[in-house]
Amino acid sequence: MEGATVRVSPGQTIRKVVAGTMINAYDGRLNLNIDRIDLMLGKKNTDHPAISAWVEKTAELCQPDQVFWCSGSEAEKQSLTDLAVRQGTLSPLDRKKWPGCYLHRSNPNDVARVEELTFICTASQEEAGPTNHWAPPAEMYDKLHRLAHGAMKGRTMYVVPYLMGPPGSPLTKVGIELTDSVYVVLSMRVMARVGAVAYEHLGQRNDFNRGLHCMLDIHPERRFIAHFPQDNAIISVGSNYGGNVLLGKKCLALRIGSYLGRREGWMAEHMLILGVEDPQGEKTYIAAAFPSACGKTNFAMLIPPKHFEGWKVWTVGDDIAWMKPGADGRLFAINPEAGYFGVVPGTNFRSNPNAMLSMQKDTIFTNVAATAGGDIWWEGKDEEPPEGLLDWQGRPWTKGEKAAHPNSRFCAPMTNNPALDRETDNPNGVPISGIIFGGRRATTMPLAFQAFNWIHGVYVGATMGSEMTAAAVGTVGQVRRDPMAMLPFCGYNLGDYFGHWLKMRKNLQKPPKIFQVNWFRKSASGEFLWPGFGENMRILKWIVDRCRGRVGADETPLGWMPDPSDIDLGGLDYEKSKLAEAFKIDVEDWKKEVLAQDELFIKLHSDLPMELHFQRELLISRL
Ligand code: OXD
Ligand code: MN
Repeated sequence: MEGATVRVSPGQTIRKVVAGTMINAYDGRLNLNIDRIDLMLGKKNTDHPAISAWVEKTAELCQPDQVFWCSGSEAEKQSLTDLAVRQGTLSPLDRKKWPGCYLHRSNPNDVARVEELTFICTASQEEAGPTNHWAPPAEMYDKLHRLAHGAMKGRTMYVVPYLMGPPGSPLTKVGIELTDSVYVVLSMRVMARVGAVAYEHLGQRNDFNRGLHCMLDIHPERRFIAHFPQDNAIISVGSNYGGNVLLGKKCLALRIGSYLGRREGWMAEHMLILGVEDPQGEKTYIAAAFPSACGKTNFAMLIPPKHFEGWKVWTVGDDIAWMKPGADGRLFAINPEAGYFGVVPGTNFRSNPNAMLSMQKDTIFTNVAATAGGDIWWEGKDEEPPEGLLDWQGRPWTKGEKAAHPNSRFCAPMTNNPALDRETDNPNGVPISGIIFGGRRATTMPLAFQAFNWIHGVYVGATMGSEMTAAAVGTVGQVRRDPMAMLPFCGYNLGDYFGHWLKMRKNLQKPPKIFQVNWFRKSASGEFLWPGFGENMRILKWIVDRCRGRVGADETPLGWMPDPSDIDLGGLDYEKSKLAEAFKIDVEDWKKEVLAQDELFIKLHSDLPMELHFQRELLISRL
């Protein structure tokens, strides 16, 4: 009935209208039960001069057949989902088992973030620093504009206005993403607050992030993710993988965000935020930085073991924290996102029940294994693989081969999470009492310790190392320095970033305490020394107790460490000797560790704050 005229009679309810349909109400008094937005599907929905001008200019460049202005309405979701299914971009899953859920299979050459092709285009190379790929802005604009020229011919350009952060928060930012990918539009609707809220927050200001995404032909040779921090702009071409193309996430919330944060006096961090509620109902908020695919989502959604009766962990965010000193001298954090884009393999009702419940409905799965009937499966899911399983590329699966891609993802609204903290939408954020840094280290790094003070904590975070995971293209398993888990995400010189961390202390009368943890240490025979997952509550409780001044600690060369008797092992079947091994400081390993920090220190030498050199010297002398 596209383009048709429909007659409606009094009292009749119209549930669905296809764009272009004329509604002919024969009686002027007719009460049409129809959402006005339905009729406006895809129509221009702002007259903001700078947005209008930029969209027009970009449309001239990309030459789409049509421009579709997203409103964030339910009708729009339905219509775009139907379109994605017709195009084969999404496949509906079994409606009973996975209501409102869809599967997306990406191009096999496009399954992770590509750090090699990610650029920070500041005016000078020094500003981007030695750990970022840099290109002069004019050169990069020129290259990408050439690639984008006419790239949307025969396609639709979607205009996605979105908010990163809760409406009304002073930390919240507005972005507009122009994309030719329906998958991106539907995923952005999950990951950010999309629609009129963004225009309302922006008002007449012009400081919105300008993001352009063109899929092109999804070819690694024509794939670039370029950031222009000075223009608050992003251009991403040649990919359709979440981390490269959901521009609100890594690109705006971390790379551009960290740059803006330094300029404006706040911090954009690769951190989860959780609230620990004790049996008295007192809540302590903790932020924690772990590199990609090292369990941030699991930690943010932790369910305490039975033994911890009356304790509860609430999730504020699982990936990104924006933090700013409050008037009372504490550090306040918001989660700029509205959904989870989590790694699927290994997730099950034992490892992360809240993630399983979060992905039960209205979720887009990417690159998991599926049956023709719309059931899905992945490595580490509790159940046996269903009959007739197809692997992540849609090929019949044979046992012993990879079914789901190791970096397959779920994209789910955070409101699905039964443990979502009720303060998540608080525009003032939540007060952070503790910051945790954690890497994936088979050796050297003990289970937990507390830094002596803020400056020492900055050193601990800055020298963090972790084994690489499948979240980025690279050598899985290799240890690399990943300062504050921000190596791939800091939008400017890391040396200056450490300086910014040190400077933040001046505005914090009550700075959070800083901790380091390592859930991944192994014995000489290769077994994990700590059970991890929900049992991490035992370490988290010690951390909360330290923040609240309720428990002592022993001074060691690394920092304050728990007395093993202060870690509550009640109800856990665990050999106590393993705990001693998990906490062990091996001085010989530590000498190697300090030497291994040289690589980063030398790389950043000219911009590295002196405080970090001094901290390293102090550590050496303590060892
Ligand atoms: C992510 C990542 O997707 O860090 O969160 O790669
Ligand atoms: Mn991440």
